[in-house]
Amino acid sequence: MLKLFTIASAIVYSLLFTVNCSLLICKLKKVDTILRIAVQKSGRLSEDSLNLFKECGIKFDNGAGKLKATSSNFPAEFLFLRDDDIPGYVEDGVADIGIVGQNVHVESHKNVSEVKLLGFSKCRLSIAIPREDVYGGVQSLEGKDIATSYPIILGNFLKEHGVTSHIHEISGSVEIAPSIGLAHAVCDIVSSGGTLLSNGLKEVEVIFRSEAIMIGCPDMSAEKQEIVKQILFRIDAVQRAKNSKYVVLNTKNENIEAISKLLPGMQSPSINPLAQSGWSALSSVINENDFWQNIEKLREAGAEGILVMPIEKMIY
Ligand code: PRT
Ligand code: ZN
Repeated sequence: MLKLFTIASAIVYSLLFTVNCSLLICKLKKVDTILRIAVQKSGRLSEDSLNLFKECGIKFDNGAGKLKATSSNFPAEFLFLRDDDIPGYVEDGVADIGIVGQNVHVESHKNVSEVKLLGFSKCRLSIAIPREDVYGGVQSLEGKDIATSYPIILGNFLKEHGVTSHIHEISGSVEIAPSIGLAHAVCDIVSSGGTLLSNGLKEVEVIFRSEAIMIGCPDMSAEKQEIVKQILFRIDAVQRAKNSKYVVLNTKNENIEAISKLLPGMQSPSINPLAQSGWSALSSVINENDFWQNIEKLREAGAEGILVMPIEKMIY
């Protein structure tokens, strides 16, 4: 009887232990959900990518030589990688999101989702030929040799135009190809155009425009998607603020109506009376692009002592 009782209690205890463990594991899993973010280790995308997360209030230590860093105040871990490897890691789910140029994303042809365009590292992918050559349009590339690190994007462009060229895939120093007799033309990334110029080439066809893009793993867990949502919310607030300025100005009360029309702020401008009778201070948010245009109109309408201040975050 005693033996039976002992066996029964052992079963009950082991069941309870198993249930408790599963609950604990579930709890830990929830707490442990960490988003893995792949950014370029060092290169043209690195600084802006890291700043983007830092401006969003996500703290992490990216000291020299580090390949991984965990945020101290946000459920995220950063992986510092070569940009070309990022789409593959995101497709495989080793990283949940990553930042690359659209050129690398499209060329890599990986199954990832496009989460958000980020507006930095803008450049174009262009075809260039020796400066002394005459360009007769896309059709004149028929049968020609073109050197590039972007065979897929170039191939698509040529196909769209019904042109068959010989694409020579090379991984770097593309601009040198015509001068060493490897190709008649090149297809490479252009930013200022200085590199083409210094290699005796001229840009004849822009085939693709690129900027940094956040890509994501197509099958992310609901918890991870929630963390991505939080990041996107913060990025929106930072980007909105970057495009806007906070303006404060003084004016005679009779000018308030005219000036208010020139300050299409978040809602209507705030108006505060000044110590000097008949005068008020107006404050509002103004779009950076409209700023210089409107500033002249504001002065003409009687605005004085105009202060323009940067905004850190803007949340609607
Ligand atoms: O080491 P890793 O593989 O991570 O980096 P990477 O050397 O492959 O890339 P990196 O850091 O040079 O560029 C990263 C991304 O920045 C690119 O994929 C583009 O999306 C973007 N970007 C923006 C540029 C440029 N501008 C750019 N100017 N990428 C390359 N260039 C090069 C171009 O290849 C050419 O040699 O700069 C030269 C042309 O510049 P200009 O100003 O003379 O026209
Ligand atoms: Zn690269």
